[in-house]
Amino acid sequence: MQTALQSWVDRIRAGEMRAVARAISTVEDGRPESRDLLKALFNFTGRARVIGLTGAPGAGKSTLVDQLAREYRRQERTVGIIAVDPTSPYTGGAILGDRIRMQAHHADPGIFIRSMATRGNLGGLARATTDVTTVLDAGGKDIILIETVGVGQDEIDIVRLADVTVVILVPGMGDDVQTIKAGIMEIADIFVINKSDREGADRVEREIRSMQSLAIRSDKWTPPIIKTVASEGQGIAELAGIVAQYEQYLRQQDLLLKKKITNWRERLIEMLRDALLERLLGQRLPDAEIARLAGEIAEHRRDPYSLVEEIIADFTKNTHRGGAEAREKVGT
Ligand SMILES: Nc1nc2c(ncn2[C@@H]2O[C@H](COP(=O)(O)OP(=O)(O)O)[C@@H](O)[C@H]2O)c(=O)[nH]1
Ligand SMILES: [Mg+2]
Repeated sequence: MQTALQSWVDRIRAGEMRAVARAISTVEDGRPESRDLLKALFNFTGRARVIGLTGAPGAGKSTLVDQLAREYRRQERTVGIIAVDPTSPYTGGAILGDRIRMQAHHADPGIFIRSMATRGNLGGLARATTDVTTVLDAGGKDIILIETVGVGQDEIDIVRLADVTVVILVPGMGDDVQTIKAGIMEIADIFVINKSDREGADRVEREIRSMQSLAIRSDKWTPPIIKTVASEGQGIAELAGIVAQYEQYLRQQDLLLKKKITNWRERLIEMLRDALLERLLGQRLPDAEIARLAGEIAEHRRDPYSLVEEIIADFTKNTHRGGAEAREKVGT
């Protein structure tokens, strides 16, 4: 007999909008059923090409993503869009703008758009983005576009899960390339200078080039620079072409798998850390206990170093005992 989970998974795989939307809400909120769902869906992922686009607020990311989505739809590829915007002062407006753009695609079942705002916990946002990507990938989307504001480490983490990373710069925003976070510059596989209808695009291009002359990438790829006017749809087809070129380059050099291994290595460590911490705090250290211990440390009645050692020793001792049972259960 078909279980409820199986039929849900089937409907997601068939790309049924409502099933996909419900799955996304479930994993985004980290509801209890999300773990079984993700386990079932993971087997059907790995097909989608994930493209991350990052840049300052107002750089034209949403406009560019919208145009790219149209371009891919013209190529008869299905598209999932995840717009992550943790900069709270902008979130309301950005999401409203994105809503309006979304309505333009409303009639097209080949496109799925989801806006995610901050939940206070940015690490959680990176986790949620990975899981939503899993849902969209299993849901059969050929291309997944992830839009993030390139401000902090957490956004870099989000973008890092992409196969291809596009960094969007604009002329005349006081956005001197030199002052842009080095981390963001390093992760760019492709640079876009959007709003090239404005003064100063050539200057931004020169600045990127001079930075590039200093940096050597391990994959020997020199990130191309593309000028766009997203609001007019200019340079979009060219950008899609460059993305395809980079994909081909990665495939030829066997780098796609390497990139995924690097990403999963970090993600796996994060997942382990989260799961262990959740178990430790959930089973042994409720909030009140943490608060009590913190009080003791603050009053110098205990030192935190010995305390951590004690807690971990106690935790692993008990885990070992439970571990034998668990191993028996899975039959190893
Ligand atoms: N002049 C000009 N304006 C643009 C261009 N691309 C986007 N915009 C405008 O810039 C504003 C911010 O765009 P949006 O896509 O919301 O930026 P985001 O915050 O990076 O997602 C909007 O008013 C767009 O219409 C462009 O190429 N040239
Ligand atoms: Mg936006």
